[in-house]
Amino acid sequence: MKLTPEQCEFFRSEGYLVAENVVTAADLQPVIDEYSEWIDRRARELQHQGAIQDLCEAEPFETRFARLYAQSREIAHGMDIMQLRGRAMFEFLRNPNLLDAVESLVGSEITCNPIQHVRAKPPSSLSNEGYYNVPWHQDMAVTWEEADHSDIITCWIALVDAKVENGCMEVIPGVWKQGYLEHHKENGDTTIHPDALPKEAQPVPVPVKRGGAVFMHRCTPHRSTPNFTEAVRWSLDLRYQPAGTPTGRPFHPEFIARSQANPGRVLTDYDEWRRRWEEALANSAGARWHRV
Ligand SMILES: O=C(O)CCC(=O)C(=O)O
Repeated sequence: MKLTPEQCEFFRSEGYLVAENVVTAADLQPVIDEYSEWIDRRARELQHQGAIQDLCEAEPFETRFARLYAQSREIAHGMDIMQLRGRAMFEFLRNPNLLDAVESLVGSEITCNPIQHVRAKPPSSLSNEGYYNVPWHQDMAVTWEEADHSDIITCWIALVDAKVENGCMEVIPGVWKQGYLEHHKENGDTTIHPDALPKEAQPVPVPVKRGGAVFMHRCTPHRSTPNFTEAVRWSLDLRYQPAGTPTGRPFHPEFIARSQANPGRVLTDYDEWRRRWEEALANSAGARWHRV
């Protein structure tokens, strides 16, 4: 879905944009199926090891992960994009509807940044760990300084309806104009230093329905809040930028996702993407991911 000039203008002024219906249910289904199948396999492995008793086979995508997580947190191990490296996910990274929206913000030569995550945020009664309840930060803080001038756009995509109750994102509008704010580590998480957190601007929650997206500037402070429901808040956070600009994670593989000037440069080879991640992970053990 191409963004309207008004949407682009809002993004440029506020540093974020909530856009509904960026991708269709049909676009998301292969990713949901891939994750459902993976969770089923992982649950069986853990059952075999005696870590879980009930496979919860009758539970739908929205709740099964939570029921399994309640039995063993190990169910979440290995499911992030770089670890699972699924074919459906690789295809989704070049989803034409998503890239049409991204193109409206960064132009037609688009690199897929390797900072990309799937998040299955469990009910807060089960976990409040930092990966699921990310404290205030700017995404610039999770890149190396080499990417300070790269126009990296975060695309936060809802795989289920994201609401205040289940822990949607919150953003602080307009603050991107202040540039990078000092970050530090708190309980292992990268977060804006309390003295640097803008006091004058009010945070706003950004609920969005399944298939919609929250686009964020790299200097937009954002956080995610606890999930007070019994279901899982599933989302993807992907990042795109103009081709040829540094990604801030030079040790992880980027690729060209769209190119009008030279379509032959687009990576469409799933095995090659998978291979690049395997190689990068093997060669970058111990690398510093965040700048703080
Ligand atoms: O999805 C979340 O809960 C956190 C996502 C986030 O912080 C990000 O996309 O940078």
